Amino acid sequence: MVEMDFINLKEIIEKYNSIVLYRHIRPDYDACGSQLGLKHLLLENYPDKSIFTYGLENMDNPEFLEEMDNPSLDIIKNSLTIILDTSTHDRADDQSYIQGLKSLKIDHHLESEKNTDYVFVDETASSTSELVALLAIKNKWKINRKAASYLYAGMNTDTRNFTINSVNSTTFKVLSILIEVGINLVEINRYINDISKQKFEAKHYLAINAIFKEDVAYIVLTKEIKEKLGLSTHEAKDFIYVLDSIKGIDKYAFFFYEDEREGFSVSLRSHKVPIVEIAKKFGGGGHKLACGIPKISIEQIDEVIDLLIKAKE
Ligand SMILES: [Mn+2]
Repeated sequence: MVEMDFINLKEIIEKYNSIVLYRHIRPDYDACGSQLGLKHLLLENYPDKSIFTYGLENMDNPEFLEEMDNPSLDIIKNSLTIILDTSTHDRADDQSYIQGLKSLKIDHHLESEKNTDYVFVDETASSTSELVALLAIKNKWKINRKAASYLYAGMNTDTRNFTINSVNSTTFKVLSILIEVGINLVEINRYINDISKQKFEAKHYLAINAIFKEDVAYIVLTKEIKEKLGLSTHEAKDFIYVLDSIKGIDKYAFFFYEDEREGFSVSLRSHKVPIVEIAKKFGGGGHKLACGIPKISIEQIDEVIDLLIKAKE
């Protein structure tokens, strides 16, 4: 495994005529935005290269997000593969990325696995989309409107509208360059923020069923309620944001039943105090202030909440 910087990332990319771009399971706008953003950067700056996207699980936003190319294994085997926003092999949307001629990871998650030949991980970056934008800026690549739009979407959503701790002056310098390209902020914001009427109703149902304990708020989405609201696990997961702006609530959690796992998946968030150790205790992980647990039993929910309450500076 070789660690890279922005300049030798470019050198690696230039060596290959065919490149396949991957992302993580249950993709969000940072996964899709960094992937599609990089696709359009490469198409713009290296028109002779063949650039493919790979993704089996899609976000439900066909008006904004392009379809995946999903090239054949033959093509993958003759390509450089780049996996974006994905720290571990298990989190890859598809594991075929390791079959590429060489593989490269571009990511911002903590505790990256050594699963690729080349790695570029900056744990301090607020999004992978920001890293991809910086790759373009540092190498003086031309940034077109499509690339800029996707990268903006990833940056905006992964930073909760540029409100989290990892947002810094670099984030805004990148943002300023993307805006200069002439992206339509109002249009993109509507694409990424507007929810269906059904989700609007679900959001309000979940909000009135939130539970508050000291400085912690949480929602438990049981199998029955999930079915009643007509939400898939993937959709349900996004609703953690319902709890993100409540006075006096510093930490919050969302527990949602997953049929496939026969247990509850957990999303944990904190505005300030690190909570990733709590996630790790139950076999999960992620960022310091935003992490998750793949599966716990209903009985363990109270244990997680107790630990969240106890987590102090
Ligand atoms: Mn991300």
